[in-house]
Amino acid sequence: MSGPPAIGRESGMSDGKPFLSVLAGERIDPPPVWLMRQAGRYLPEYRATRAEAGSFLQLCFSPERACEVTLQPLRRYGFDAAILFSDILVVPYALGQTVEFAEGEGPRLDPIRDLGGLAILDPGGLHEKAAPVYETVRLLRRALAEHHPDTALIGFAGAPWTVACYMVEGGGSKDFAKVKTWAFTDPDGFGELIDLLTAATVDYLSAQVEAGAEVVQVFDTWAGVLPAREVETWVVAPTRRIVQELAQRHPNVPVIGFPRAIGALLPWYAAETGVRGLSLDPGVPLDWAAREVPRHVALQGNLDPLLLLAGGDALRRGVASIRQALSERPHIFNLGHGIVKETPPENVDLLVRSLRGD
Ligand code: 1CP
Repeated sequence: MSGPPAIGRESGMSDGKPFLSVLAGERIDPPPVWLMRQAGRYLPEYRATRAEAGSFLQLCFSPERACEVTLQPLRRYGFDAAILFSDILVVPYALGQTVEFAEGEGPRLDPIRDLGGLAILDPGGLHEKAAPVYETVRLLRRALAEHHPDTALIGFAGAPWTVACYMVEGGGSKDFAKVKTWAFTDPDGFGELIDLLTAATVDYLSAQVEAGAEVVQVFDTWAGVLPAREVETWVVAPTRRIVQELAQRHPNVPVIGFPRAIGALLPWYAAETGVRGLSLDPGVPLDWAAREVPRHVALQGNLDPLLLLAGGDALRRGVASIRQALSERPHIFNLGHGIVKETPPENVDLLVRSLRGD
């Protein structure tokens, strides 16, 4: 399967941004790198800006501060991509659901439990409420052009299934009993929520692209809690529609999918949805993914966040084995899930240095 040798970082980048080149199908050595949750509580400067903002949602809706926390990890580590600082639960909030982040407790929403509950949602209000997020994207694109010209800007949204999990459960969940029961017993009613979220997600991502996002990632963190035969209906079909409708409006903007923990369904998800990049969780065997995922799809991942927390030789070995396993594929180095907040910032430095060989 070996193709031409990978291109060095100094040459061959179509538009100067290694991250975009890999999504366009190039192999670059060493691979471009960014980390899920690269802005966040493991950084003291994030905690300071977060404290100034007051609540977490106020931080998400304050363009200058959200721009600042997006840039903080770039200044330390020189990542190849910046991800807009926001949250997947901004969409239910902008649709009119009550969303709060209790300090140290995670999100709390006024749950929607049935078709009647959809009446509180107002898709017409989305852009007005999400306007500060689009403004953050505009500020970021300008700041990157000035200070980090080789760094690409990623916009994002939660996938409809994962966002619906929070909207129906009213927060995080151990077993997702309420959302699964609704989906299994009343697929038509639940399908209306998924359709509404799918359309809103296309509008929301399109607006991010119009404001300057160069790539978008769709986070389906809870895809793996569904039985395999339900994955087509609630994960693949909505994501396919997002990819297709976004492509109609913005043909050249790649979509990265992150259908966490769907295991053996990954190659099929990649083929069926049309994503250009596939973000792999730590449970995915990389030799298998390198063989089985369609070749036009760039692979992103998949270091266990706990190896980043551990640091030292365990981290170095983890980085080396991922590079080795994906050396024949266009690869974006990343974690398999978000950074944990106890991670020492110097371990992130070690990761980037061991990847780049300095
Ligand atoms: O107190 C704080 O500072 C809040 C912690 C925090 C942060 C830093 C939350 C609350 N969200 C975020 C930012 C965030 N969330 C980003 C920013 C960009 C970056 O990566 O640097 C992104 C992309 C997300 C996406 C997100 N939010 C996901 C999908 C990815 C994933 O991690 O699985 C999910 C599931 C959420 C929901 C959410 N938001 C916050 C928390 C604590 C949670 C998880 C709740 C739970 O189910 O336990």
